[in-house]
Amino acid sequence: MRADVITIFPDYLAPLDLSLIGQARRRGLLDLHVHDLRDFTHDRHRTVDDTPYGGGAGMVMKPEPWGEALDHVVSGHDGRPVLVVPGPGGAPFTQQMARELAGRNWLVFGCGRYEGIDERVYEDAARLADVRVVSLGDYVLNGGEVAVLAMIEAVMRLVPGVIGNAESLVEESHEGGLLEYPVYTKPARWRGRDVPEVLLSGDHGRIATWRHEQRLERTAARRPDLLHTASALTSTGFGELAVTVATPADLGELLTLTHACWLQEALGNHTLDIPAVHETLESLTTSLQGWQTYAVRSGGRLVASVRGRLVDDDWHIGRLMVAPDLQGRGLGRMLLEHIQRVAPAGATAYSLVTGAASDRNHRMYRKAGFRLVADPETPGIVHFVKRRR
Ligand code: J9T
Repeated sequence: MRADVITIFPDYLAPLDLSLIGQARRRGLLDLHVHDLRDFTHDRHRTVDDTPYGGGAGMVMKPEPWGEALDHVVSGHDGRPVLVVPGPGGAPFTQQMARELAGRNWLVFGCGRYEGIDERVYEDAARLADVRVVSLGDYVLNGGEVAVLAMIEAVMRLVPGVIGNAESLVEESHEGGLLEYPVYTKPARWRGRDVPEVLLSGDHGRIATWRHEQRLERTAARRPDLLHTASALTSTGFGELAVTVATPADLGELLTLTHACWLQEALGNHTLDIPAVHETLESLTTSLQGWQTYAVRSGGRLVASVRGRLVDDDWHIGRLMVAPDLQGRGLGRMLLEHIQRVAPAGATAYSLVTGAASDRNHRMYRKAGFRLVADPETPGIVHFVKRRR
């Protein structure tokens, strides 16, 4: 992994020499370069900020030093980095985003200060990099440096070899969407407080049940926002989600969900030329005949859907969708498993299509054993196939 950090306070990044990240650098797993933004100024005062056009409080970072710094960092290396700019107005930084970034081989971090960076810097940088503005949470820091320290740590610990395997599995348990259970070690009694009896019982079934209850309780107390989907999505399957074959009664909500989900795809693929975007009640009604459509409800709400249709011996999978607010929790993956499971006996293969730029979908399909097949005839669309076992 190569990482570049552009900042006006290079010393702020000194902690990256310590601990596991420092070790990863010395072992050659992380090739880190910290650049001083002021080295790309040309005036006596090494000025990086100026007053905002249109008035208002504070100072704005000037575009010229940023442009030169980014040109310098990116030139002379192969590949296209992700440019991560931390800021309170960004997309939330999550474990899922950390995983995505850990899968790239080059990250450039741009640390803003003051009221932000001239907007044209982001636009211009898109020539060189995939630009992501990313927030650690709903609060304001003085600059992006501390956020970059947090992000590099969260990303690097997912890079194979940086830490042992045991720890990386801990992530998986977070993926169920519940917080961790409380942990204890010796002594069994400390300052009059006993370790919960169940943990000393040696009864692994009871221990597992107790830990699950603790996770639910803790999540309800500290992160109630996670609880609805988390309790619905058990590790063994759909849990409290009701999966039914869609009927005409589902069509109104299904149409809305289709539009909501494919609006995302349209934006991500820069095109409105996607059939699902133009779905009507009539076309959806007709589709119930040709396709076997499944509707997933949670607490009464239609939250996901998928459909399948046998063409010769090929099970076509389509319209795999999860409500935008519930994405990233494994629901799509479970539905993909479901639609394969229910394929008729005559199916010998699965196939599906998705947008060429829908990276998240591509990753999910690959993980599920699908293979990308080249299709030069439909630009903007890619086909995935998988043999049925
Ligand atoms: C200047 O950067 C910030 O204030 C910042 C960065 C990342 N996440 C935040 N919540 C704030």
